[in-house]
Amino acid sequence: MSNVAIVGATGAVGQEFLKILAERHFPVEELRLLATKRSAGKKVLWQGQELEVQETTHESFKGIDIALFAGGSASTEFAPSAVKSGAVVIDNSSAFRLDPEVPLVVPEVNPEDVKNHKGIIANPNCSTIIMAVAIKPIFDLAGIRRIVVSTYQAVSGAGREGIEELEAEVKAWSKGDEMTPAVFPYQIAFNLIPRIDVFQEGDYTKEEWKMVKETQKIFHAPDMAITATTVRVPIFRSHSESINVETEKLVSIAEIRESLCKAKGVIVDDDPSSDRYPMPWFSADTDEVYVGRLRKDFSIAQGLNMWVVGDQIRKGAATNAVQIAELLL
Ligand code: 11C
Repeated sequence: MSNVAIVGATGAVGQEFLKILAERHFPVEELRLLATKRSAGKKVLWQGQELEVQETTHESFKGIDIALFAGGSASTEFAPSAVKSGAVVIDNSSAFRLDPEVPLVVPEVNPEDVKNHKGIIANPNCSTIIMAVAIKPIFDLAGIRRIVVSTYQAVSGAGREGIEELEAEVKAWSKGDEMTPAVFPYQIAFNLIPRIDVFQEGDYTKEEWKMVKETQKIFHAPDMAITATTVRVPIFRSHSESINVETEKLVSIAEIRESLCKAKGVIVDDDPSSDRYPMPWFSADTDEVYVGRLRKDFSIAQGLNMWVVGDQIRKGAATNAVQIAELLL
């Protein structure tokens, strides 16, 4: 049995941690809920117990074995104190992901990296995790030379506030009221915003660079060529990705389909004859990564296209982190 702390327990990912620890029967002795001062004192019901949220401090981690950090600035501020107290930190922020001393883990791809940790294990970005699970069987079967990915990311990627902003805008629109975007740079209701996070080198966004650099690190494949365009869409939950892959070896679509069908964590939902393909509405609140629209890319010798959908709060964040914790047990 482990003593587990959740840092950021009242946010969208923090709340999902609570749900997933219970669902997966994670052997919890004590569950300590930590958050900012603003949320301290809130009561949360978990497995029949009423737990009180406490303010995170440098002393919060005494006796804790595993600290699940939901993301944000708390990670840089408190993860080192948690490690000093003897906890293993599983961190969902981007703070440590590219640190060579910190393993970046998707259990379906590189579970063995967990054992190299020095106190912190990083959980990748949600759109990175979803892509990594879907390309892993192709990587193993045929190698990957290049990926071109475009994402369609749900508002909950920006947390609870993202959901609230879309809801408020839809209500405002239905009443003919003005919309006042605060979380997103423009109105997201009935719109698409081709910019997630800040602009960085080469006019790519930070989200786009995460997909490139994190994927290369997870696969130990620094030469895998990846280019990404990340887009926010007015969907509450589940990210979708159009992924074009150029393989190293020539393999048929039938072989790729077979490898995807056998892969852990993947559901192939692909039948044009009966109008079957993955959609975010149906994948929300599940842990699998769904693959459909699998087809040859006729414009190159060794290419394929696929449409990939996954719940980014579950597999893209909380479930992946709890799976990492399970690897530690
Ligand atoms: C989004 N992918 O959808 C982002 C949120 O690095 O874990 C996740 C940010 C991260 O807005």
